[in-house]
Amino acid sequence: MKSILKIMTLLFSASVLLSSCGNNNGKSSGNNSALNSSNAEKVYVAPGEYDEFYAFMSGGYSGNLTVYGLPSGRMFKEIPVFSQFPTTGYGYSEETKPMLNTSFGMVPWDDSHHPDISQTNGVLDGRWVFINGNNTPRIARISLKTFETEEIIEVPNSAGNHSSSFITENTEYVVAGTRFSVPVPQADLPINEYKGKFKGALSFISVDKETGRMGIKFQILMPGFNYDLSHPGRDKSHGWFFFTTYNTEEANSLLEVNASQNDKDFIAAINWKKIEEYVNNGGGTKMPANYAHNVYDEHTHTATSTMEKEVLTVNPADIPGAIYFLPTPKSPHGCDVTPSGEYIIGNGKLSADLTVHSFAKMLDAIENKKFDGDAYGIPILKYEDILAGVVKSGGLGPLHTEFDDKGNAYTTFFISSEVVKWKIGTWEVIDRKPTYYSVGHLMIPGGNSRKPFGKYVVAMNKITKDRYLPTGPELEHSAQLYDISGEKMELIYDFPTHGEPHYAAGIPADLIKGNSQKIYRLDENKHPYAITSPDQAKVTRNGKEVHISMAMIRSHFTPDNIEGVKVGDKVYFHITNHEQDFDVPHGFAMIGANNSELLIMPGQTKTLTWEPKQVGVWPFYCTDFCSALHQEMQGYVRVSPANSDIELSWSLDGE
Ligand SMILES: [Cu+2]
Repeated sequence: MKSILKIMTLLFSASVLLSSCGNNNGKSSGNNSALNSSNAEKVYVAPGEYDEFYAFMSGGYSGNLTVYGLPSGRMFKEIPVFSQFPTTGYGYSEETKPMLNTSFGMVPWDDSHHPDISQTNGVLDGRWVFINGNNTPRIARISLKTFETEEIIEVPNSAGNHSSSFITENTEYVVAGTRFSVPVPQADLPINEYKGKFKGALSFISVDKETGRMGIKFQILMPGFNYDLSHPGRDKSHGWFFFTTYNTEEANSLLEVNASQNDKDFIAAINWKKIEEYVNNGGGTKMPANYAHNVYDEHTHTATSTMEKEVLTVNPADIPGAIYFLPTPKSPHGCDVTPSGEYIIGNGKLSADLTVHSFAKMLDAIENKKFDGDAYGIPILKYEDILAGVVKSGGLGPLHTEFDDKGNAYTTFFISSEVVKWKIGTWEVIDRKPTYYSVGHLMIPGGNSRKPFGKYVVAMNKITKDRYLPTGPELEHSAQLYDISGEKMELIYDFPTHGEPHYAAGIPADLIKGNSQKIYRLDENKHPYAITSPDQAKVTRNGKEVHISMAMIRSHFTPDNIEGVKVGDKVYFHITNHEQDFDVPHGFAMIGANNSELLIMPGQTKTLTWEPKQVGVWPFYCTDFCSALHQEMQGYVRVSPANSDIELSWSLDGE
């Protein structure tokens, strides 16, 4: 135990040392920190021109997803997913509050980790991007037409939804693997009875081919290890999914020591096609559950939240031949599959080398029943029988691997802060370049598909100090862009990123930009409180509820002066933006509303709730500069005492 602690301390000091040799005086020197003029040209996107790629970066502790252009590194948008977002009112407006509903009630934040873009035949199709909420297990689907979150499904029996949200090559499934094993079903158990009693749920969430609608098809209740990362098989290994595990010791305290005892942990290889067949033939056990399924309807501009009450679980012991364990050097983190589907790379994060397993050898070992015991009835294959090769890299702390279009792989090393390029098949290291500092994930556009696009690698760094002008103790994280079109990698750009990007997904802009929606058609607006012309504006009272159907267009609200509202009322502003012109949202803010303001897109309806607490005449106004007369876009609500008998009245245009 002591020696492991010593190693951990050494590794930590090594990382600190490596982290402090940077550019402290603000001047650049040396090959890797200098931006020479030809590098500047490589990332320069002239005014009015477009970037070549979209990059979708997880927001980590921001709970959201950010959209960048490559190679410019310009941030285009933050898409709210699991967190309330004041900029648009997501999670504050009545229509979007249901998106954040869970079995625990509203959880207005999460920790978003790994985005993945939908695929058809193993090639990115640009329809949706999926991302996981790690804290309160959820998977979200975001439309790449509207760049809005369309659906969030909570994942029961899970905790720390980390080995997610990766998709199979026809987007048949998005997986949600639990990092923490827990009692299933949850129970009041002594924690030291962990071993054997806790389970790790790996959930396979089906995705409807046309609509994208998600549903949990089945959950595999695996032994109580930690399931860290995962990737789907593809091409020849399509039909399989691979998950790294740690804590195969099933320890329940001081895991940094106690989960490092075994020389090898496992990659779990799961034949999901076989399990799907089993389930389609009536296999599995339905178990009571309680989880939220939230869907946003783009025609009513409104989300609904439904509580699902059942989940189909599968016990691995009931499907012999569906799951195997591949021994991998201890505590592997990333689990990455080459574009051909033949190799599965496990990165033992305390190791210096990378372990590459062969899918063909794995099948062969299974066929010949060359097992080395089992864990909870799941056969363990022999390390030597499945090993394709080892990348002797000499780096420290390998984490993640992505692939280019020329048969090369790129692996990040967290402790020695570098990206290492190596050749698939010969396992030789071709190049290595430092990152500044402590790199986690990396991304090559299409790198998690049969068809990577190559050209760039983006390194996502955990520590940013010395790279930009300081902004107090908190610095945004840092991404670094490398040109990988030549034999050697070239660092060509640094840019800050928002939150803590874990994984990212990149796609050629041409696959998305033509489908991008510009407005919501007013004549398709099915929101129950939408009005399609200002003369339909009205105010109605139902007991203490006051509903205002309001229109907004440059540069006024209809109605604009409302009287007859009383202290103690609950006022709903249902506001429809009547613009039918790209990029003309209007905003709405009401003084004293205990909620956010709203930003309403052309043709959309959103609702803000306001509970007036004080008598007086209170203004509201448009928050988004929309025309030369934007400042005039305003109105008043007169609030009378609770016992007042003033009737509702309001002014329409010109009255
Ligand atoms: Cu306006």
